Amino acid sequence: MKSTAIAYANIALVKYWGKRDEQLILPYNSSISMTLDELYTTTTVEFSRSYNQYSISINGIETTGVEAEKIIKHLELLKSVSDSYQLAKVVSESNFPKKAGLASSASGFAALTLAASKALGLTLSEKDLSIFARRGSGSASRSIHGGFVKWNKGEKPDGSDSFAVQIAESKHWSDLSMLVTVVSPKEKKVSSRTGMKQTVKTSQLYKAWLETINVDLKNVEKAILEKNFPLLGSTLENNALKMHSTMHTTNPPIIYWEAGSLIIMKEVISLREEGVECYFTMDAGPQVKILCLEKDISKISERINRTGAAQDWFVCRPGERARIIEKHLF
Ligand code: 2P0
Repeated sequence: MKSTAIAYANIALVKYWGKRDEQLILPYNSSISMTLDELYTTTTVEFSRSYNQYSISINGIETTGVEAEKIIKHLELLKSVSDSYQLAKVVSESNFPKKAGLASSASGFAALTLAASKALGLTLSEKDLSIFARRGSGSASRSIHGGFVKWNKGEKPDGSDSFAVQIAESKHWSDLSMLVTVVSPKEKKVSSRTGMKQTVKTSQLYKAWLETINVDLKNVEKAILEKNFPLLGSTLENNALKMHSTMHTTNPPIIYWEAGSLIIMKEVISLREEGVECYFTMDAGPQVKILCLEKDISKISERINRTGAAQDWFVCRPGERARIIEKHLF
């Protein structure tokens, strides 16, 4: 059977960094994200008796090696709860650069999980979709949902309580905006998976990260529910800088920042000093994401444009949940 799904990328407002179980992808801490309406992945999966091998194409390129292995492992995992013995063809397209700190694995594995489960004839609950997506990539557990989302880390060793739930739907705060700048679209040298493992093992600051995370989670959840923009922004910026401090103090150091990232971060601080309310966050890559209100978008984009540090940008609002669509990619 053939099915196609679309899933939107999400950017963490409180970050996930570090696994307590590498195999099951269980995090040390819970995280909160916003799903984005302008960054998305569309994936078509077809299981058929006529295929004698898996074939995977991402953004028009036949995928092999580690990336293909991860996807096949995920398809096999979903197949293990179905009665299918068939192999599959997968075609996936994203409208933004992958492996550059723009959450392509989040939208990618959320779309793959939804499309493949439907193609296998499975009817999974939102909870199970989130759990399966998590097994592909941790942050994908959050892209199953729209709006504002919390991935509860869970406590159980089997991961059955480690899944994402929606805190508030997208229309709850529709003028909240995120300007996602592209400082460099190059694929990162250190994957999140390798990077977070090294951080847990070697950064002396990782303990402090875990000690302060619950306060950040509480503040961000409260700020979302009450639409308290200064509380949300100040907590998000501080949380991102704390995560990057654990990365910088990893041995060997992990520095995802480029010169342009710092220029944009400083511009955000200057704008704030001038009374334009905006805050930045960064992930496992050089791109800076600026959280602001819709009314300030044009002023902020104009100032960022003037720095010359961003090659491109996307203006995003809270996006919708992952869903099945009728238009197949092949
Ligand atoms: C996040 N990141 O919360 C954090 C912030 C990057 C920095 O989730 O190993 O691709 O597949 O679970 O989900 C990126 O990590 O890693 C990520 P795996 P994933 O968005």
